[in-house]
Formats: sequence, C-alpha cells, structure tokens
Amino acid sequence: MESDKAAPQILALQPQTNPQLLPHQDNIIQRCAAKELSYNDFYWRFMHANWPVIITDVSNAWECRNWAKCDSDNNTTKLDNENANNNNNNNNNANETGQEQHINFDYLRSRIGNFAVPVANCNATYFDSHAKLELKFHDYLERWQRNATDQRETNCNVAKDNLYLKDWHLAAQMPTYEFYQVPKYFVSDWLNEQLIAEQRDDYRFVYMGPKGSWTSFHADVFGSFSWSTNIVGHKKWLIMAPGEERKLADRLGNLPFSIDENQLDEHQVHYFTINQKANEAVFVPSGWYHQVWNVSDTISVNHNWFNACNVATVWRNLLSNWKAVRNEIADCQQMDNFEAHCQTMLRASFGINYLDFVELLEFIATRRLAAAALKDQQTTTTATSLLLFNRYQMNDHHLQTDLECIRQLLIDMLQEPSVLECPAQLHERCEHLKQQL
Ligand SMILES: O=C(O)CCC(=O)C(=O)O
Repeated sequence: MESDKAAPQILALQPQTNPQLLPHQDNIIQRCAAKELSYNDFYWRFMHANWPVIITDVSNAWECRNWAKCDSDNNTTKLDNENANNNNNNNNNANETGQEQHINFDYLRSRIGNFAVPVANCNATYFDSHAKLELKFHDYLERWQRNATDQRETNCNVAKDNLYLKDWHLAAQMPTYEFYQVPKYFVSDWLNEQLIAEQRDDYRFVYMGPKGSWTSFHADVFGSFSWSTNIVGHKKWLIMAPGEERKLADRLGNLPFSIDENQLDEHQVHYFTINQKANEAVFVPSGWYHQVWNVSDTISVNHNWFNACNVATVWRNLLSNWKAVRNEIADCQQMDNFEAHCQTMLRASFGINYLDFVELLEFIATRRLAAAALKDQQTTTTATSLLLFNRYQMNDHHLQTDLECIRQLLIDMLQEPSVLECPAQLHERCEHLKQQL
C-alpha cells in the first residue's frame, strides 16, 4: 500500500476545450479503464457534463480486496449473464484470473471490530423506506452466513433474511484502517473535505448485503454526486437522467418506492441499465434517479459529494426545500423567530440549512485562498499545502476554478431575498466572503 509520505499527485485541471467529446451526444454510458482516463477528461466529460460513467480497475491496490477470496476448489469462471442487456456483455463475478470471488467472512471478522451497524430489512417497509434495525457487525455476518447455508441446504431460492448493511461510516469509525483509497476522479469533494477536517458525520460509506438485497428508487442526498465501487460481487442499476423520473409520478406528484423495467417501458421512461462488476466504480451524477440490486453477495464502498461542478444544483435544491418548508408553516408567519424556525426545519428535513451551506463555502474558500497564497510565495511544501484525501494536490487552475465558482454562486445567492431575510447575518457573511474572492 502507498504510504502517506509519497509525493502528492497533482490534479491537473485544464481550461475546458471545445469541442469536447461528450458521451451524452451518443446517449450511452461508457466503460473507461482507469489507466486511460485522465482527471481532466473525467472532470469535463462526465462530472461537469453531469453524465454517468463506469470506471474499471479502480481498486487494484485496495487493502479491502482481502474482504473477498477466491473459491480455490472451483477456479472455473462462472458467468452470471442475468440481465446482461446493457452496453457491456462481459458480465461476471470473477476476478482478473477468472476465479469466482466470495465474501471472506473470517477476514472481515478478524480485521473489523464488533461495531453496532445500520441494517435495512429489504423484505419490510416502514413508511417510504426499508425498515431499519441495528445489529452487531459479527452477528450480522453470522446471520448472513447462516442464511446462505440454510438456502443451500434446503435448495431454496428465496432467502429468509434479506438484511442489507448500508450507509456504514466504517472509514470514520476506523480512521487508521486504510482499507481503500479514493480514486483521483472523486477527490475534489467539498462535502467530505469539511466534514472529515471537523470530525463530523461524513458521507463515506460501506455497503454489504446478500444476493437479492436492494436499494429503492431515489436520487442522492442534497443533489450530490455519488461514486460506488464494488469490492466483491455484482450490482444491477436502473438509472435515468433528471426529469425522466417525473413520468412515474402519481397524481399527487409522489414517485414510486420501487421500479422495474416493465413499469419504465410502460411510462416511456428513457433509462439505462448498468451491470457493475467487482473493481468497477459507477459515477452517479446529480439528480439522476436510480434503483440498485445486489445480483450476488456484494460489498461496495461509496461516497456522496459535491464540488464546483454541482454546488449550484445543491444550492437550488436547498432553496426549493426552503420554499417547501416555508409554505408548510406559512400560517405561523406572525410568530417570533419565524425565519429561524424555517431554518431549523430545513436542517431537519434536508440535512443542511443556509448557515451550514455558507459555512461550507467559507471553509472551502479559505483553504483554497491559503493554498493559492502559499503557491504565490513559492513556499509550498507537502506539509503546508492543501492535500486532498492525504495524497492529491490541485494545480493552480483547479484552485482558481473552485474560487471563481464560489464567487459566482455568492453573486446569485446575494440576489435571493431569502438570504437577506435569513438570521445569523447570513447576507453580510456572503458579502464578506465575496469581497475576499
Ligand atoms: O449500492 C446500493 O445499494 C445503492 C448505491 C446508491 O444508491 C448510490 O451509490 O447512489
């Protein structure tokens, strides 16, 4: 594994050049090999264009490859061609040497403590999500193994348990266990940059679940991007561009909890199917609704994040959620501290409020201004410069792109009446930050 002392890798962002080879012009979701896809290409062709991509060979050196083991008694390749109707037919659960991969339960038990973990019961719903429970990690693994054994012994296709361990903050819980490295494409991550530095709840997750476990139809929190890399196993995704999901809404505007291909075809939804294998990362752009199934026993690592490419989307979502909250409690408008109350409710329903958002912009801008000043003085050392996920450094153009994006966003925000009305002198704080940029 690479040491933290290794020289930082530079994120070499270039100005956007035209014409770009944009994948949405062909209306396909491409597979790109990590060794052939530059940071700059990913930035403009996928992240900035808000278009999905599957990146292969992203986790070759990750320690968590030990969470999978080969079935040495059976080194023939078992093809799992179920649902292989997307743009890639080479669809299997085998590693590079063609051996079938399984969960290494013993390694997981020995390497990871018996933490309390969040689990979704995929066989039960509670309001508009799967029912949730908390289990001890080792008990969860034991239930998974026992269930698989029972299924094998009874030759039964339907699992008794369908428990999905998801949204587990393992990286935060075991900060010295470097079980993966964030691929360079995903390190311009303003959300986790702030939350990790301030030791707050972050958006870095581990997911693990048996064949048949699944995540219901949704778009990601705040309008963030997500990336998801399979360590072992195979996922099937149904995914659609923003707006397509409206074709599925009922008369009240509610979206379905679960979807399938028949339903999508019936409503003439334009969608894509992704069959994601081990060692592949799926990039999910902002606002793309999706549903995901574990086609085999699967473990994945996943982050949600935003940056200069989608922060304006996050702001628009925050604003429209503020409007919804305000409408909901409009009849209390005369009460003292009405605006403060709206912000409290906004944080409860959306996850962040205006102040949280502006604090994040201040944090990101301050770090980039400091890094740019150090570069100007030519005194930059690895110890003092801004390192993203301990190993990446932005080039000058990247620093300036981030700063210019925040400046433009503040100009928009300062024209918004709700920012003027917001408590905590938010308008003044935005104005002050803009002056610094
Ligand atoms: O893997 C899953 O079950 C869900 C992943 C997901 O929804 C995401 O990465 O946005």
